[in-house]
Amino acid sequence: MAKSTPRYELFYWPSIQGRGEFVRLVFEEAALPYVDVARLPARQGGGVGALMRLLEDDAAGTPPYAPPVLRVGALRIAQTALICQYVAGEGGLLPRAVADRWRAQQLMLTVMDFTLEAHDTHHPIGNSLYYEDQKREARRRAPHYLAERLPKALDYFERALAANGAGRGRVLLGRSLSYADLGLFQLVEGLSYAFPRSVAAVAGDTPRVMALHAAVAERPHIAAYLASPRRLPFNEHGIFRHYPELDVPP
Ligand SMILES: N[C@@H](CCC(=O)N[C@@H](CS)C(=O)NCC(=O)O)C(=O)O
Repeated sequence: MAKSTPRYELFYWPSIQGRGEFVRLVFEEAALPYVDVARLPARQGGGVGALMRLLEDDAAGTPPYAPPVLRVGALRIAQTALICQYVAGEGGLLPRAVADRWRAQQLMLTVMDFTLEAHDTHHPIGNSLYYEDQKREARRRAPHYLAERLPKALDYFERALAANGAGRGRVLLGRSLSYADLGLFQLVEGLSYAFPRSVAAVAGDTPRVMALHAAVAERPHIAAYLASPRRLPFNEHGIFRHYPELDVPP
């Protein structure tokens, strides 16, 4: 008997790409149907209310700390990198070799570390404060980030790509695209939105990273997704925000 596809429900803030976008990209590349629950109208069981109910439902077992959260039947899992790994397993986007599967999660966790650092440039003091309330500190933090951390992040992935002889530097692991490549794609997307001038200044030093980013954007499923209304535009409520005053290349 043919295996039926489970109902994959992604719970994430409805108006931003944020961390949810890393998960969406894995679903989209794998062509696995998923429900982006909070983006449905409340009358269809969606909206922020649905997300809050899920986060607060301790009766369902170990509660998730923060979105994104994936629900598949009775299974409810949080942490972006872990969800991406799970979806990749469902959709054929894990590397083939067992050792590479560990490395994929190592790389995905590193993507999420650098994502948090990018977020902290505009929120250096507190998540619950507005950017305008921490602008002075943001203007102190951003130059340090742009001089040291952003190049370090891109250099690290350049090295990781170069180290993958099997993929001739085109993908991070083995010979085929994995969810770690999609994570790196979204990191570059976000950084390029937030800091276009600074990324342009260092892009020439990381040609493999930039080539991977371009190649992922051209993959049929990803290209179709990026052109669809499912892909929310970046905005100044998400993790990657463009404030021109912070994007001053060193
Ligand atoms: N390490 C977690 C972080 C999750 C997280 O911080 N989620 C944000 C949205 S992108 C949030 O809503 N946080 C609420 C909070 O930290 O209180 C992950 O990668 O999923």
